[in-house]
Amino acid sequence: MTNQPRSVLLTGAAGRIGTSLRELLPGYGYRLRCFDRLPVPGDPEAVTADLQDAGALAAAMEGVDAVVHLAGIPGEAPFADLLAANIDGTHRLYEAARAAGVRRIVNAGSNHAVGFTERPADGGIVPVDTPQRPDTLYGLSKCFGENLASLYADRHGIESVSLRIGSFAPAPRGIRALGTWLSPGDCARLVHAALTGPVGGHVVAYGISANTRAWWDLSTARALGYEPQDDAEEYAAELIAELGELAADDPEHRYLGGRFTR
Ligand code: 15L
Repeated sequence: MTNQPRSVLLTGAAGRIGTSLRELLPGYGYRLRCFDRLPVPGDPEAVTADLQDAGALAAAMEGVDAVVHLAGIPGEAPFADLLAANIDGTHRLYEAARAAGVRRIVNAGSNHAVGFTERPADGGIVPVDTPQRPDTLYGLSKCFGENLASLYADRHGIESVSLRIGSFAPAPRGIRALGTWLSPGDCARLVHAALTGPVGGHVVAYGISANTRAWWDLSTARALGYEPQDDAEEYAAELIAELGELAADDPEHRYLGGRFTR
């Protein structure tokens, strides 16, 4: 592939997904520049700074071809904290990318941007154009990220993929995750596809593995070139024996956002 970005800024590099991508993305040929509020273990060249540090962010952005933006608070929190980290922080990230001439951003969103959407009664797949319906202030901050990405695509021509990530973990950790799991290997495949696939604006894609009980339509992710290889079904018998199936009216089963709607 000739148009693959080589040098990629990875924000939130010390976090759960960041740690996994630091291990796996170099195998796809990327050179990573890591950025995090916390020191990144084993990477003395990582930038330890907050997104509010405009100088550090501008310097980190210099010479990179693309950004994978994972930094932020990954769950419900006081609004002031989400405002600073997820809303203002993502705006600062996009502004710095625009100023540096970066053309592609992979924006880590979340299924909680649509978390109050009820699942179809027949348990079928939810389409990719599900309108935003946040389940928390956290989900609302992820809606902002999607809309910001859309604005910067239309106004500034920055291509973005907003990933509505499901449940990232080495293995599914509950019954809901049989539908929402994203394995580390598939996460790296998805981010690689989002960095290289045809975008031409702003694309929203769900981020899950090839789960037999998948909750979301992966068509936009597949159009980017994503070919998931893992399936939570492998863990189903054991999880169901241990935890039992979810009742139809259990929020974990009924709403896309599961317990975040409680
Ligand atoms: C998320 O957005 C969270 O960051 C993660 O901790 C999980 O709760 C995940 O969603 C999920 O929905 O399983």
